[in-house]
Amino acid sequence: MARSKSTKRYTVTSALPYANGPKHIGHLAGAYIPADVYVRYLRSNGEDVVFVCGSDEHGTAIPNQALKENTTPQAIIDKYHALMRDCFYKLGMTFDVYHRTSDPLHHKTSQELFLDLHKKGLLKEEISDQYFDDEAKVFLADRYIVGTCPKCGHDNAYGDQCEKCGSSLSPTELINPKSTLTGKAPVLRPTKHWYLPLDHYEPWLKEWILKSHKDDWKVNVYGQCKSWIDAGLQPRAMTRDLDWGIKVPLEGAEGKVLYVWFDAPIGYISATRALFNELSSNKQNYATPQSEFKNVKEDDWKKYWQDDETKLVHFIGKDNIVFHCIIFPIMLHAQGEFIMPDNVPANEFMNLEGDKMSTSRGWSIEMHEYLEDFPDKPDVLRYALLTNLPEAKDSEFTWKDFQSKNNNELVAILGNFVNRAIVLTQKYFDNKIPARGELMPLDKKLIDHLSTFPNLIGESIETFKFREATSQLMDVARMGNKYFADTEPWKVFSQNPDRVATILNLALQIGANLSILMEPFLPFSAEKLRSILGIDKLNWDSAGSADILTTGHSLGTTTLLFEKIEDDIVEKQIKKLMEKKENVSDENTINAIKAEISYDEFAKMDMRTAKVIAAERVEKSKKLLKLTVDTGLDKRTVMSGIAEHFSPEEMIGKQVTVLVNLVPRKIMGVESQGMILMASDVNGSLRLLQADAEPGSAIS
Ligand code: B3M
Ligand code: ZN
Repeated sequence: MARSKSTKRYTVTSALPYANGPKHIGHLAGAYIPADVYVRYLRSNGEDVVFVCGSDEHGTAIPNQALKENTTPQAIIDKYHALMRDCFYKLGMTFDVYHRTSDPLHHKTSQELFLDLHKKGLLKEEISDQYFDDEAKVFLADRYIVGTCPKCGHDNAYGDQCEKCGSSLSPTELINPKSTLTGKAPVLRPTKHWYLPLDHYEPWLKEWILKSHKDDWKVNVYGQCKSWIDAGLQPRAMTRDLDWGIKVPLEGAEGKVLYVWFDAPIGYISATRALFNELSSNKQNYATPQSEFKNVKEDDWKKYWQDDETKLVHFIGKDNIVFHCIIFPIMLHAQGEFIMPDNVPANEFMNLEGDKMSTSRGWSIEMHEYLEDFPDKPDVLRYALLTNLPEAKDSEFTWKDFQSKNNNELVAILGNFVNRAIVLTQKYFDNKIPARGELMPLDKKLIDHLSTFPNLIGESIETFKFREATSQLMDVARMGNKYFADTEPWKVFSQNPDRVATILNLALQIGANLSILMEPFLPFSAEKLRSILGIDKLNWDSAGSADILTTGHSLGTTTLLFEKIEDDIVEKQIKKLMEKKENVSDENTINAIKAEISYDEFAKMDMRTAKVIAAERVEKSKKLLKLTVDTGLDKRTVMSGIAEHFSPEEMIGKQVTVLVNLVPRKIMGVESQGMILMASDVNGSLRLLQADAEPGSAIS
């Protein structure tokens, strides 16, 4: 097993979600559900584990969201911190602490670490030119500058990253940079910042990651780290010009805050500190009710962060790899007292119904939306996500698959097996565990097989293969169903009730095993199953045995573990998703205002109202219509890329606006003598610009 004897305790973290909006099920699949499975499993093995999470409440995303919602940053973080925390709780996440980075303790922890690095002379102070928006009067965060990617030519790359080709960029590399706040070209202005010289730590990183973790880190994680290191690391500013965040605790640093990626990962440490602070003083605020820590001291957090016998594991999404594998470890290594992550099992992304999941584009299922519609089905979502985790590559969630996972697996395999065992026991043995008689070879094989599952599933969990682990769990129920199919107790009872007693005893033992093995994956259903069987929660090492339930033990209360989900339910969800997308007006897809032009430049354009007098499709083109327009001055041909929005019939007789002095251009062999002007909304639908004027009227 991968769990080693030298591990005394575990610190498990889930990425701190930004409190700038609700979080969707793709996030859950990335950094939360796998972490929870891992932690529940470790706890079931009696391991000492602290599971920490909390809201990330700094960075430009927060004030930006406040602007959008016309409120204050504080109101934003209060609202989304509470929303995320409650959703996580309802989905069964067993964090010991759900903290927040606005907590003064976190400000203190972050400032201490910064000052420590500063005192040790490990931060370089440097004045450099950074982009400043002259109109908005602010320095621009990387995300607020867009321009053309120097690597791939994509014209909407961000100042820190091109989402098309994935290159990480610095804002000054962008071609034609523009501020997304005002659409203006930003200007460079000198400003002082404190840099962490990542390049100094390259030799250490090569040793630590490239040598030591080549085989135990996931290929995607190792690969990203390697390409960062191979490309050569640059010093990175750990401070920003911003008025929202943690103040830089130095003289001459007014108006500057810590870089959000400096403070956010420290949030894991602050959260652990907060937990032990609270538990040792009997004040429960961020410590969650499910935390099982007892009799702790305030300083106990140190054991979880500074002791070599602690295994630190960060669960994150792939966009956070560099911060968790390179920058944060360098910060801690430089400081000198902290342990390094043992593993960072980052996941890829989960798409939704054929498209990238995105809250801002309305193409998402938010945690709270799911919970509103399926309040009693947290496990179904857990299962649908677990069987579909983007562990090695991007995956996809569809409502049809969700339905099928529920109906064909949870109901038809797991629920059905348990139900048959229970119903038959009620019918034949008065709801009590019947005694086993002589075992047949088939029964012995079953007992052997059963004994292999705890290790098998455990090994998958310990090596972060949660999809595989989930499918192995289901194999336990499959084995049970096969046993019923092979033995057919309902046919045997009239001739041989003793044989049926043996069969049902074994089937119920499988049920008891399931209640243990299910717990990390399907905790709510595991609890239900325990109450059906009338047993208490048992540890992982009790599983694998065919002697969990004692003969004569009475079963508990009968309920169904899972219920079928009908077609109309998922159809409604698909419809809801489509409607949400239509209704979202998304500022992110509205292009930033273009750079200013002079009146003279504008006056060069000759735009006229015109009437469409003929329209036809263009052979071999899905997009083009060939239009003949009467401009009042002449009749001319214009090729227009509107065929997916308008039919030729619809266009005939329409009043349109035409740019008539555009250089003629051959399109599909036809000379186009102008351009029809259109309004394109955020969803990409086109509308004609129709003026209430005679054809030929000039527009100015
Ligand atoms: N808030 C980014 C994210 O949610 C960031 C994670 C911080 S983890 C220390 O993707
Ligand atoms: Zn690019």
